[in-house]
Amino acid sequence: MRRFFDPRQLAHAPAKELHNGGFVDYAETPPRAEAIRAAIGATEAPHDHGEAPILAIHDAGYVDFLKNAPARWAAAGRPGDVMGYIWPIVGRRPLKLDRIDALAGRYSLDASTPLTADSWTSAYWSAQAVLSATQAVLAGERAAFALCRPPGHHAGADYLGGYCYLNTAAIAAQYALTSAREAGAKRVAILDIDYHHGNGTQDIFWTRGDVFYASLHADPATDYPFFWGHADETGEAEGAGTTLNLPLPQGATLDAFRRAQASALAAIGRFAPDLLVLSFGADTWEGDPISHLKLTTADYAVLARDIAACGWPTVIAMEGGYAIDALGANVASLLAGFEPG
Ligand code: OKP
Ligand code: ZN
Repeated sequence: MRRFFDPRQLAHAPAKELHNGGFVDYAETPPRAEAIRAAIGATEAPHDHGEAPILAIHDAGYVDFLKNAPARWAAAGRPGDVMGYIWPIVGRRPLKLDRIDALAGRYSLDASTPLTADSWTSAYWSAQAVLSATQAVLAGERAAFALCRPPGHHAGADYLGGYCYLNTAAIAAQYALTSAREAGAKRVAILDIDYHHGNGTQDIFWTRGDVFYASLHADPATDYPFFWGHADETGEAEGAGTTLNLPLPQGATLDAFRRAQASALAAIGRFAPDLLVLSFGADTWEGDPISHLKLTTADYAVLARDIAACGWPTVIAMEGGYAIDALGANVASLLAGFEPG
């Protein structure tokens, strides 16, 4: 399987995140990507597709914020990384604000996602990695892997959050749909099996009938991102019925996870996609330091074989997974399940 990664994705390295009322070491670190790379062998450098496929998903004002906020934050005398501390909440009226403190709230979902001077560069190349994997699949590869880091599924069209800046799965799905190639997909499904609900991906495609979003995740009644991912969220307007949320209780093992994945695959089958984007997080692993599901390393190959058996050309985008010592083996297990035989 072709694998895409760019070393510029390692530059982004926030120092601390806010957690349980204090600052702790940031969990989404460069060694995560290095561990995956060491376990899966040589990766290809992504082709540079430019900003257009990013701007097909993300708001131009938000992209400008990602690029320029760190310098403005420093110029305003603020210490450390850019981090919002006041949020407009849903429905507050649009205002043309210029103060960096206001913008940090306007363009963010939470206070666990610091923006550094390197964040844009790393997020940009993370997006290029998934675009290159998508291009490979559109050109006939059965599956391709993008070692996306930073991850993407919590980022919306105009907000960062949950360690995510650019929504790589959404960028891949939209690129497949609008690709000029003959192989351009007409319908794309996204299956998200990260531990956390992909609120950003859901939000981006909430009213879209041409993109199906299915997610398995820890019940948001107990886990981040709390406000999204409940079973009664199914989409609206053209997108009514094209969102499927399957929350799982903490402590669930392969049995429950595999059964939920089977119902997601059945629903995706009824939608009949031309292409699948798999948002893959290994934070469902039993020893993950911030999560509470109980999958084993071998389980990822089982889940992958079930997905591969459906026969859809598949772009795999890396999302979470924070047990660095096991992360490489967990990703390698998933990729092995996609290999024939
Ligand atoms: C990203 B991905 C405070 C708790 C918030 C955010 C979790 C983001 C997970 N640090 N944690 O889905 O793996
Ligand atoms: Zn996660």
